Amino acid sequence: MLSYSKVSLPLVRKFKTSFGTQLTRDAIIFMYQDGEIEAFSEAVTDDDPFYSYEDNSTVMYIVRKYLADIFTPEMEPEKFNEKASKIRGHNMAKGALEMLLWDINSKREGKPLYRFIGKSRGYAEVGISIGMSSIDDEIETVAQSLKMGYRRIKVKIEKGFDVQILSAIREKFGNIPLSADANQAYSREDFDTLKEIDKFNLLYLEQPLPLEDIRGHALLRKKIETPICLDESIISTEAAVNAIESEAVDVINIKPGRVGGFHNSIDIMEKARGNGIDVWIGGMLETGVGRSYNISLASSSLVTMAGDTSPNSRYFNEDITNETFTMQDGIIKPFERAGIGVSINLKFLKKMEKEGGRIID
Ligand code: OSB
Ligand code: MG
Repeated sequence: MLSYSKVSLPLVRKFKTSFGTQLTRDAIIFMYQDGEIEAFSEAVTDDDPFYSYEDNSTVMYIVRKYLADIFTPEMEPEKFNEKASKIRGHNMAKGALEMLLWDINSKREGKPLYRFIGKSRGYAEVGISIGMSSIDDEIETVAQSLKMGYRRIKVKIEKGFDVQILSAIREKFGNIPLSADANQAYSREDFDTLKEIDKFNLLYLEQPLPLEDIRGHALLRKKIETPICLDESIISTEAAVNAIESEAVDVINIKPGRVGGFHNSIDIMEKARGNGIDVWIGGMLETGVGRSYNISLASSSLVTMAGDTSPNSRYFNEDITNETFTMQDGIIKPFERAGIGVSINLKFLKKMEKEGGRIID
């Protein structure tokens, strides 16, 4: 049986980006159960279409109307992708079910997901993504994060809150591994402001321009020294190839739930590495379910930079999974149990559930 549960988990602290402030993680969890196997996945969408056009409602619409008919628990992820390809876009909806197949398939083989994927280092390098707040607050968070062992600090920026926060961090902490994520807050009119960011020697500037503006990123890349990282723009394999061939990108942030799942992620990672482009695995404030997928993929030897996947406790006091990740010396290891290696705390899930039910018998 394929079913879903829509949960709303309060965040430990609010998460502010240029596109809005999140107080809760509103996640759709997909569950597959037969006699032997129990598998789980998570759509990376939120209730609002602010990060991308997809949101939790469009995911449920596409799953119910189209993907439920295509999905069978026996199929290989590639077969699912082939059948789902007639539906345009909606890679977050497709990704949720594609990833579920990776959990099912690795559980059938009795292998942890990261071993099932192959070419793994066995651990993920971890960076932190810090939401916008006051400069004093952020300085305090950076100090704590460095103490905790995070290997890279990423701060969210927007117009009017960029040079200020980056200067303050550089002044206080010197040349720590630092990056900035604009979540599409700038336009081609802002190239002079963005040029100022060069003096901070960032690892990369993430998604400065609207996601459709690949050409704009290519133009900006010629104007500034700071490497350009794309997140929202990389919605598919085709989008990744377009960005690479347009010379619009130095670094790619892969979120498997955004590109239609693991098969596409690995494909993009291989294409990126073949063109000398750095790769890291991002996050969308996932619960323990999505977090486990991210950590498994982030342990791939195709990954060249620290990712965004923190231990669960950074975001949640209580998570829907019984197992949670811990970080040591800035690394997190995937679980050794079969598949994604997490089980669901059903009592807590039901407590946090907004709606749920079966999709296919
Ligand atoms: O741009 O990477 C992003 C969270 C929600 C939506 C977009 C983004 C993010 C993050 C959080 O940066 C990363 C994480 O999960 O820790
Ligand atoms: Mg981002």
